[in-house]
Amino acid sequence: MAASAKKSLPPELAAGSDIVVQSLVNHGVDTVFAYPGGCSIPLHQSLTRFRDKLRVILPRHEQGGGFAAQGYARTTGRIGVCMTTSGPGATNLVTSIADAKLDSVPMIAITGQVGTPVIGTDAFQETPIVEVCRSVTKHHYLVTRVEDVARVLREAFYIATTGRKGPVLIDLPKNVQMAETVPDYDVPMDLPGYCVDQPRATPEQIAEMAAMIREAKRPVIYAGGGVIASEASEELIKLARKTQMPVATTMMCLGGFPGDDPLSLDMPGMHGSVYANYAINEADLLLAFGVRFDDRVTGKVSAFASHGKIVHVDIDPSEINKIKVADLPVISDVKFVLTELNKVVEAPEDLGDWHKRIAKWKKDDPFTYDHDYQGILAQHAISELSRLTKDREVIITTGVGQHQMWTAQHFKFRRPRMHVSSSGLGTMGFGLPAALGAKVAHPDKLVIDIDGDGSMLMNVQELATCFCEKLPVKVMLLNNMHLGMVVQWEDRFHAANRAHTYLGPIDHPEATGKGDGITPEHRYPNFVAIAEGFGWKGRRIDKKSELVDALQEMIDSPGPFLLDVQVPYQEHVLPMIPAGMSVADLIRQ
Ligand SMILES: Cc1ncc(C[n+]2csc(CCOP(=O)(O)OP(=O)(O)O)c2C)c(N)n1
Ligand SMILES: [Mg+2]
Repeated sequence: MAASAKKSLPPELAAGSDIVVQSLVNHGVDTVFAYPGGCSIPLHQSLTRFRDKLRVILPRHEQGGGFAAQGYARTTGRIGVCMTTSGPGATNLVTSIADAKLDSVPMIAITGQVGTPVIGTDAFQETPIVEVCRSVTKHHYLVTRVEDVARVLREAFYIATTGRKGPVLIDLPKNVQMAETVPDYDVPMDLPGYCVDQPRATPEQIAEMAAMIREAKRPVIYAGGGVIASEASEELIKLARKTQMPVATTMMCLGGFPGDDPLSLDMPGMHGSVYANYAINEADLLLAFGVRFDDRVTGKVSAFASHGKIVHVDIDPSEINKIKVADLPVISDVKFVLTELNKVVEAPEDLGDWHKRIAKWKKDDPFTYDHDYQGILAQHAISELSRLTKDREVIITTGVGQHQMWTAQHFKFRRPRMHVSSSGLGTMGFGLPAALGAKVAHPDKLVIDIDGDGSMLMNVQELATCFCEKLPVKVMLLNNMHLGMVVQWEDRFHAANRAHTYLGPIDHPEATGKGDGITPEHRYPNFVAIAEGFGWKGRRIDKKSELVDALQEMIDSPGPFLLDVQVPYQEHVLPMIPAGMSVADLIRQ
């Protein structure tokens, strides 16, 4: 027990709230993103007693706190911890819990709850948050006895960080936080039914995989978030180099294989590269490592990777054969498979023709944009930022929309955990709080949120957290004054009928799609003034000639800095395979 806690408590007894915080410290937690309220006051009081061990960041909205915890977790591989009060505090956290679930992010969410005597009476600020979150957590607890607190915390850490990682919710009634008991931090866990062993491929499965690789003429590695989660990036690089097999990395795996490696096929899927999609389509062997055949990757499932065999390795048995039937299904930790495979694998005999075909696809259809455009294109701004930061330790977060897809396409991610994005849930408002969470964990790295104007407004209050908590993150705002990604779908599939996707005042003709552009005096809101209001530095640009200078100013600025880059809304993210369609329906540049 920490010395400071010992002093303030009788030697043997501890309050539930102190047991929670001591457990966090015991598990190596150094930061908690926590917003207080009536039902979590005891927890916050306890947090103050552990000031020397635990930093508490006060977000300005609980959803921001949840995303900040994720930014911390996704960039470190360690668990992210967030805390709220009951009722509205807890429900404000739901989206970030669901987001962590879909992207398998290890997170512990602790919510205060009304006292056990009044649970179920519609007490003030009571919501049944375990019921609300049942299907969006990996596991959840409503703790009704102080004697259970230490065990529940132990189990929660174990569940969140083992197997397929994910969020665990702990709902703690106020009277349980205040009740006292003699804690046993080594109490045995009680988890019947939870598989404790990390599943591992058998030697036969490894040998079969190696044989399939040896035979392959057109192999492709399809690498996903599981590669990052199992810290298997180095092993993946080794396998690819040894066998010369090309690698497509999903959004969850950007940087898991270096984007500038000649073997990289970049990202597959709806807005993926032509060459990744063609290669997967033509592959005679698809090595799916830590992926879940998400519909944004597969499009029409029956047409996806339909010309070859599929090896699917995943730690979660429920992913195997869920979407695509695998010829060789392997329930295993991905790193274990790659390590074992590297010991025995031999390169396929001759991949010369395959590499030639891929090279031609790459040459014919690279990610590109109109380099002669007079103003600033979002793609250009991202490419320049990628170039200017290429020798820096940089972490990029994003919002959700066109800017997110262009970031995936045009920023070269070279290392795992340098790209952080809400992939499965696709939650607008993720970028800024995720960036501040990443900055807490990596004070020496350059942390930049590449955001959209719509997304930015969803958690704009976190500008205050960055300023007040001394977290100098940067925002490159790709401001098109529209919900650009929805505009793109309106243009493509709804005869360009604008349906509530313009973000300025409704009396402007652009609101109904009848305008002929947005003039500077119609720009709304004034993001630079907003940023300045929160204590940030800000700059607005719309000329191509200003871009490099402004980006450099943002990068070099010691404090938090928002760069409002005015970009056109008429631009579409291409290539595109429309939802539910196949590579045959691919729309090029
Ligand atoms: C919380 C949430 N609400 C709605 C959506 C649906 N949606 C997806 S992209 C998008 C537009 C995003 O606009 P912006 O952040 O400005 O990015 P842009 O596409 O313009 O780059 C919307 C509304 C979402 N993904 N998340
Ligand atoms: Mg926008």
